Amino acid sequence: MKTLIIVDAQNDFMPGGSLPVPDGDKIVPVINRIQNKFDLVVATQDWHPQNHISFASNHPGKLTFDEIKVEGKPQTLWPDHCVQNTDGALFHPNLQTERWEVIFRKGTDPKIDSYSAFYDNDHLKSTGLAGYLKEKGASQLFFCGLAADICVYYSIYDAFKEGFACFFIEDASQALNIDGFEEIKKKMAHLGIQIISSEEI
Ligand code: VGL
Ligand code: ZN
Repeated sequence: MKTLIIVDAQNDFMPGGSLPVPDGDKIVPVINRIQNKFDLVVATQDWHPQNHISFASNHPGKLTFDEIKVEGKPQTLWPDHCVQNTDGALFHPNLQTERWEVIFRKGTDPKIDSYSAFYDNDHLKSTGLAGYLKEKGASQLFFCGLAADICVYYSIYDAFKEGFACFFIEDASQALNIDGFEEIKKKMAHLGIQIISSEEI
């Protein structure tokens, strides 16, 4: 069963948002075009409280994109983004949502960040997505959305570890750091994650 997982296609990750991914909005028409090719469509939504640990604004004296340690673990400090009930947390207005069966929210715990759609960054708390997909009979997972090098990558990695066959739809995703993404693509290919274009679905 073919399942599409649309990761964090939210206003704050689009050009003009607080944590913009270059050309992030280019993926919207691509995602709209492919949704009908899937048996199941699921979306994720970064959904932070204002006091979230990942916001530089909650660490006086620190700057956005600083790397700090929180309880001994590395944490990148981001601009405030995807704050619950703000416009920045909403999905891109042109995104078609009719086929979405469920939206999994993540990053809701003020004390832990969660890049993956499956687990928080410490792998302590599951979102329930893996169980949901298994119960639905999903076997092949196709990933798209933002940012390719962060939440999409961490999600694919966890899905792969959970035993799903994983595909990354390259033209339906954009990276925050384009230079570093080449290395990440190599890692994905090495694991056995298939990198495809939307035409190949
Ligand atoms: C993301 C940084 C912080 C993402 C979420 O969706 O890729 N990146 N929160
Ligand atoms: Zn976030």
